[in-house]
Amino acid sequence: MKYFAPFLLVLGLLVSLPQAQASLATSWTLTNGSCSGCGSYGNVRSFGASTVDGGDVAASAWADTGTGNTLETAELKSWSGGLGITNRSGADGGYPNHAIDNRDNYDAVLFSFDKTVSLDEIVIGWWKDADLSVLAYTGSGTPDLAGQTYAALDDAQNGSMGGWELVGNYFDPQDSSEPGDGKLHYNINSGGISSSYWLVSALNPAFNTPGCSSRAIDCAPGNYLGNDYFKLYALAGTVTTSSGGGGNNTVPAPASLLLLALGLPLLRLSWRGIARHAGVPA
Ligand SMILES: [Ca+2]
Ligand SMILES: [Ca+2]
Ligand SMILES: [Ca+2]
Ligand SMILES: [Ca+2]
Repeated sequence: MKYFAPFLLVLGLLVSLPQAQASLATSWTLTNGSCSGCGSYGNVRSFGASTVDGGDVAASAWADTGTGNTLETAELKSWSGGLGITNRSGADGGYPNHAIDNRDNYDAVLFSFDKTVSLDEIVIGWWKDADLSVLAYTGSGTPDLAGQTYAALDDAQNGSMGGWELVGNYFDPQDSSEPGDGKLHYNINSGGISSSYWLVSALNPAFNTPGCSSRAIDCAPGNYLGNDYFKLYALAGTVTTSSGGGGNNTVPAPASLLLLALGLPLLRLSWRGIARHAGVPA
């Protein structure tokens, strides 16, 4: 029996290894943050997480106000109900276009997290109508929205060139709840997509699933468009945190290898013991 002790020791070490990645439920309230470049297009607002180690998120505003409906930066404004967008078209600053809207142009917020996040909830703090589209970046590197069209972002539309994936189109009140706090809550991302980059747009037909003919398969029907005005109050989801490694998603391989290296001599010793016991060469 004593020969099995080293085996048990090694097994114990392996079982007690910290998980390469751990998950942490976190939320980000989007009403009090810091702002860089405020008062101009292309400003960035940053927000901390509700939990230690939840990481920060930076938000910027975009709209298809460029030539040929290409994307340009807009101004991301902070209101008591949450984030709104004033884009470069002259009429977008007044009520209710000061919100994130799809009247005349399509407004969208780009969220850049410093961790990998699987968002599962979007909270709207102010709205008239609040149908919305959500995408996550699953391409390589860092997404660059400037000069692109919305349709070019979506892999389903252009043969996997844009790097973005439709998470879903969501409709109030069908896909949202209002649990008595005066806010709309959407449960999103039933597919469990993870990314550091998320795009939340006023409902946008550029992101329809090809061939869609009804809401049930992520279609944005024409009569749902042009009347959506909302402010983003909070996001919630699960953060993938790394332990023992360097950056995001880093598997602590050196630690694992070290423990394995420690364990191998023990295994060898143990095999010698068994071999001796059984009278065979080790
Ligand atoms: Ca707007
Ligand atoms: Ca507008
Ligand atoms: Ca609606
Ligand atoms: Ca609508």
